[in-house]
Amino acid sequence: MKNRREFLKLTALTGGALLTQSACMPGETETSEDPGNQGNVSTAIQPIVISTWNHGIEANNAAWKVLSNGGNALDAVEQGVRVTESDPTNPSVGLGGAPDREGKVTLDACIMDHKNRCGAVAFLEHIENPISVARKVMEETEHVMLVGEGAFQFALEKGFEKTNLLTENSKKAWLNWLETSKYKPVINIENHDTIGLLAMDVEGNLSGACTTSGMAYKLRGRVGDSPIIGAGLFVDNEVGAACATGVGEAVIRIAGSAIVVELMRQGKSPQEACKEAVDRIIKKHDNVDNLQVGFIALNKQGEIGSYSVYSGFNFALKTENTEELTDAPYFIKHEESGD
Ligand code: SD4
Repeated sequence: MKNRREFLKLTALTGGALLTQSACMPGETETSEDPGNQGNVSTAIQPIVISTWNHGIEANNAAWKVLSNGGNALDAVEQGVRVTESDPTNPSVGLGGAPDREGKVTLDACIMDHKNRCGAVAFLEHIENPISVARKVMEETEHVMLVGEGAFQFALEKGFEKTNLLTENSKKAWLNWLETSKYKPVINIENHDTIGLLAMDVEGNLSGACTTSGMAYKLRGRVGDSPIIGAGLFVDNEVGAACATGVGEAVIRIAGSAIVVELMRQGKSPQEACKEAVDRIIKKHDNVDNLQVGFIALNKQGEIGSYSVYSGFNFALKTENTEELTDAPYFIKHEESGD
């Protein structure tokens, strides 16, 4: 649609206006109708990356390398979260992730692009970068999700290497847990470091990725929201994208990320949509003790939003002019949880 114009307002809803600019629809060059603006004005969509938690900073930087070179959002989200997956010090994602209660590291991941194509792996062992296996499922099979041994065999066939994901540190922590066996989820510290990353590229296309080792010391075979399209992640290129972190069971119960996107479709801002999804989780649970869930969202206008049940959830944002970590707005102050 030539000559269609809109103002892209990139607003960090928790941090004020980031930048405001006139922009065309993806790929368009337009003639300005603004009398103060003479002649043809060539404008471009500003790429943007948003991701969950502190480790999002490094992941965003890797994603930004792709976007700033004109790369697409799908490559950006994959490259971004691979950094977190390969970081042995992160106890919730990929290498070094906390094992299940039998001492086995099992990984969940999914990826979705601007054409609603998606791929996922769940209960996958011995592979450092499950997000790339998920992408292969998306691009090289007729399926959306592979799990367990089948996912592992598929990964080997595609040339991924078998890797020991249980680091000395995570093994020690697990052995300690076995001895004390007093495990319960701890808000914002344990179980809550999944990376979900959303990106918009110069074409204005959206993609997302989500990857985790899931809940520490989970029952063997347990799969959370992170690899489930519509729960841990959802992208609709007409509307926006969202992803979740926290207690996956609660996110699945409300089809969290899909709901956030649908609320944006109905006209809610990304922040309003994230808040309403959190409100719904709170309403549907009799007891939200230790039930942390956080959402982040990005719409087609480049606006972002976030919201969490408890304080302490943060997200990383990267644009051409910004690199920042922001505390998400929340429903309950953490101290009040009685922890
Ligand atoms: C899960 N949602 O497996 C994941 C855990 C998580 O931040 O998000 N941690 O339930």
